[in-house]
Amino acid sequence: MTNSYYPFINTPLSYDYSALEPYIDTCTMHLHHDRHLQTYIDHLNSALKDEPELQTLSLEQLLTDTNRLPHRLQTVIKNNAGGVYNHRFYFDGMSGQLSRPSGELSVAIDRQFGSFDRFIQLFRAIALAVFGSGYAWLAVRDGRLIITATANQDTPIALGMCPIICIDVWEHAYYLKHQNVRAGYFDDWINTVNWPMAEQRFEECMLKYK
Ligand code: MN3
Repeated sequence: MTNSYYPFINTPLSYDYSALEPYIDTCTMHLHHDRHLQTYIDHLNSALKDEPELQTLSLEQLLTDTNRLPHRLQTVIKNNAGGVYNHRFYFDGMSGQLSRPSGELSVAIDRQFGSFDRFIQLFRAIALAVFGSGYAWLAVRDGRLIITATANQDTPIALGMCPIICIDVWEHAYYLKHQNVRAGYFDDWINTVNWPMAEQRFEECMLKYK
């Protein structure tokens, strides 16, 4: 189900709340999707409620065509459209099926980072180093894979990058199961990455450079 325009709805997960057990617990998935993401959706809808011109913009346009937004709404839209975009991207990028990178993405990871294991090490270090709340990303910038981090609900698309995978490192993503131990969360989360989805996203990102 896609829902790119106002009114935004909380599209269901493409898997069961318990599908990511034992890595991501069912209770966290309920709270994270049904409460945290819902709050961003509600706040975004409320910011757009009386703005018919903005209601014609897609979620991605709200984040990237920011000069079309009135100044008074720029922050609230950046934070809440960002919260919707980032959470949907995070949830869609996980799966209960264990997988590994393959195809062109696997080749690009080896070329850029040396090996898959080295990539995981680097990605882990960036995710653990995020100060406060934010996300770590594998993304394409200028036709190359990069690992980067964003603060709060900033999005890579607003920074000119094309995202492949992300880990939400806000504490609400892991506190119930891992308390304050972000490293334990990362080591669980890496088992949930939907690599076939990542590969599809990578191919779409690279089309922009062909
Ligand atoms: Mn979150």
